Amino acid sequence: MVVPSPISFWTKKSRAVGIPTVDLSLDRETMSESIVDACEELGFFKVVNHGVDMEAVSRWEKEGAEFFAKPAPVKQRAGPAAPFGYGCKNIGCNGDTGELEYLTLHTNPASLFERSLTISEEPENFRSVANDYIEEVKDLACEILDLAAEGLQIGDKYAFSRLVRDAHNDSVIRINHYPWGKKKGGAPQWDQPSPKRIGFGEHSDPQILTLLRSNDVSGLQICTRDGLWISVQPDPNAFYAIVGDAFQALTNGRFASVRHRALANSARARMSMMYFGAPALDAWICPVPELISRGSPCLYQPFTWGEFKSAVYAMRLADSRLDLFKKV
Ligand code: GA4
Repeated sequence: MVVPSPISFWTKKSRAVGIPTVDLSLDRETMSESIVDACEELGFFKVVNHGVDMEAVSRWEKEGAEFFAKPAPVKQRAGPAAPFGYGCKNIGCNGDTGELEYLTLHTNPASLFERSLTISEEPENFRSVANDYIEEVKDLACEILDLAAEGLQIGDKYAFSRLVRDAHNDSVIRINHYPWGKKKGGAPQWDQPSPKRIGFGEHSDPQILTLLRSNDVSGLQICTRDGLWISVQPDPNAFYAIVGDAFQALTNGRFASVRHRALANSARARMSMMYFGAPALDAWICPVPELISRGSPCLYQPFTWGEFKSAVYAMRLADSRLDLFKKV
């Protein structure tokens, strides 16, 4: 059963659309059913009582805040994000832009080591804070993936989490900063306010599962299956789970990746931190056998995560890359 959040939004069709909340302190059956319902209906849900060490979250948030408070030339030493490191306003390499600055990092220890040297004056501390955060969110992501497999009655309970737990997983962490007003110390000058300023444009996440957590500043919007954009109430104590394209393919379209965006029209700076759980580059993404039947034929050609990632980076932010791998 999906528990709607207290804030509901009435669509034009007069239907209440709430953000489903999954409480991870309940019994496994209730949790797995809630997760499947939420992933089918919206591809998005709020996670409470998640068990993540909030001290690890605060330490990671502090690293982010300290980094973004640095003068632009210092931050630029950690960039450009191609795709890892510091980025400002440019997103990807095909002309997408947004009103934000960000840090994107591969979770692999060797990559984190190299990046930390240009990001922090205390790279060892930075790495240890990042690693603690990664371990926490990876565990939460894997717990959600196991519950999803149970709810879908998949024989191999670890079919999804195994991909993310693989030693060669391609998971990524990212901190987005949507600043506001004039900043001290040479930080970027931001444009005048407008309710339509896009911080990060409409897109779906390519990976399996994203876990997002933000400070108490709003901005995130998700798109319902009816094409209605709804604002997500920020909650610094919760995580939001986002179904990615690879999860859509693994579930043969039963779960659909959710399109989302961030507006940058708040009176205060928004900072969000994401964990994008991804498989190894050579892992095959093909629908699990239990979700293929005569009534639900296989929708996608098998592809490796590496092949899909190449397609992702060759396309624009808002493109629907999974269409390239649809069976004809
Ligand atoms: C969206 C989700 C993650 O932030 C990200 C983004 C990546 C990037 O910023 O480098 C992409 C974007 C994201 C999807 C399409 C491509 C790649 C920018 C872009 C235009 C890190 C990811 O994995 O895909």
